[in-house]
Amino acid sequence: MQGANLIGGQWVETGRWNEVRNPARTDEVVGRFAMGGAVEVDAAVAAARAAFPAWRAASPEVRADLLERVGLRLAHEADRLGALLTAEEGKTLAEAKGEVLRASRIFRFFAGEALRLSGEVLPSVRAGVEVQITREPLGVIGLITPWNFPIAIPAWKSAPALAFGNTVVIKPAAATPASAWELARILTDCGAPAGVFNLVMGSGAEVGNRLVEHPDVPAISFTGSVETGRRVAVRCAERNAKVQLEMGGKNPLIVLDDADLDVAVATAVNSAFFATGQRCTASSRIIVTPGIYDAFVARMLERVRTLRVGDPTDPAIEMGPVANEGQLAGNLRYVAIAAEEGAEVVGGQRIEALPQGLYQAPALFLGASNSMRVAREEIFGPCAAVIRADDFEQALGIANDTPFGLSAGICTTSLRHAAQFRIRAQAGMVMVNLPTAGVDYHVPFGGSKASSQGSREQGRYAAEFFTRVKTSYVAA
Ligand code: UN1
Repeated sequence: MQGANLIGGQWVETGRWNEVRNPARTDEVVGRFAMGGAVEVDAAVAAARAAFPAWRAASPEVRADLLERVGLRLAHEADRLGALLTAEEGKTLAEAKGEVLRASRIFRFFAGEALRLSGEVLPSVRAGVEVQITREPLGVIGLITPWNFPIAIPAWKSAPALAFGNTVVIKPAAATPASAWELARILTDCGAPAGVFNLVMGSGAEVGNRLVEHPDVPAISFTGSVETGRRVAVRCAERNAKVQLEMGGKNPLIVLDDADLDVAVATAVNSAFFATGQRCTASSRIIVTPGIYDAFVARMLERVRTLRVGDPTDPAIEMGPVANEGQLAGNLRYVAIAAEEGAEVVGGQRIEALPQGLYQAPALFLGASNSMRVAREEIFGPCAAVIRADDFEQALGIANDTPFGLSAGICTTSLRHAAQFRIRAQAGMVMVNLPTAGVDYHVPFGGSKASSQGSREQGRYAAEFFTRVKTSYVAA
């Protein structure tokens, strides 16, 4: 497969190619994708700017129809797109197809939202004056998306942007451009007017930086690392651009004495290891109280030993490879750090029996303390620290003692503890007897502290970022 950039409705090659390899078989090339730079970003922004007035003025039904067609097409092609996603990112086929179907649902949800964008009418404090509050699109939105959800995150940023009348320039992660390229193709096939959706692939240093600095891009929505996100925010602040950041997590999962053990083990395994732990919502700190600690750890060790890691196209496999070399090297460094810091490390080694791919055994860091680096820094791999706590209060204190605040979970059968946790957990999303990862597409997504900045993504709350409010006073 070979993919060019999409600029103003034209497929544009650049003469530079990025070769994407399959993390399950690193000798297999998934495809070659055009490497863009500042020139392509400028052309894409100009095209998006030119397309904006007509797209904004179009009936919301026109926008809804396009999004609906894209959503249906994604579902129709889910098998093929799922296989491609597995090939470029490494998650299992079931996870990958689920992600494509999620992208499909997101487009269909925002097709409806295009028709539902509402305002308010109030009487003025002055007699004979009416006040209207309306929402307007911003213009050209720059979207920067990560490698771990190669189609869902491009969908959940671009669908609301387009639904509310904006035009888009998207830069997908250089490691996984294939799914975003397919999304661009589908949008084109489904009749997106030229320039409404533009794709510029390439590096963060060239494409990302230019997009973030471009004077004609009034808003940037970014998902990725904390370090890059902060730089994006600073640049946007300098030129007064709106910014929305979704970054890291160090999400806690509390397991209380009164938890259902089966639920707790299934929840922890899903949260920590599915999608190879490569979700900003993954649980990487499992905080366990004394009455259940031994039984829980024994069951977790059994699951970690028997978790089926391997070829993600094999339906029996539960965990695929790590997505790329850099990530695997980082994970292995953290496994070594956990041992140096005094945790008991179980698993976490590179799987020598599967040398063709970037396979790593799931890792538990037993007897970890919350001050260890592996309990404070986001690893973004199949690694979880298991931390002992005396009781609910101490567990809650540890859960909240982190620079991050994305998602927080608890396994308990106590209504009081569940309610207390929901109220006191310092996180944007709280899960009770459910994994911290794996969220719905029709409700807000986002966190607090170092995890997020700006207004929420997803659901009808997405209108907050992708529109701006206008207040009009009319003398009657
Ligand atoms: C999920 O847990 O279902 O990059 C989604 C991420 C998040 C998305 C998580 N923005 O991992």
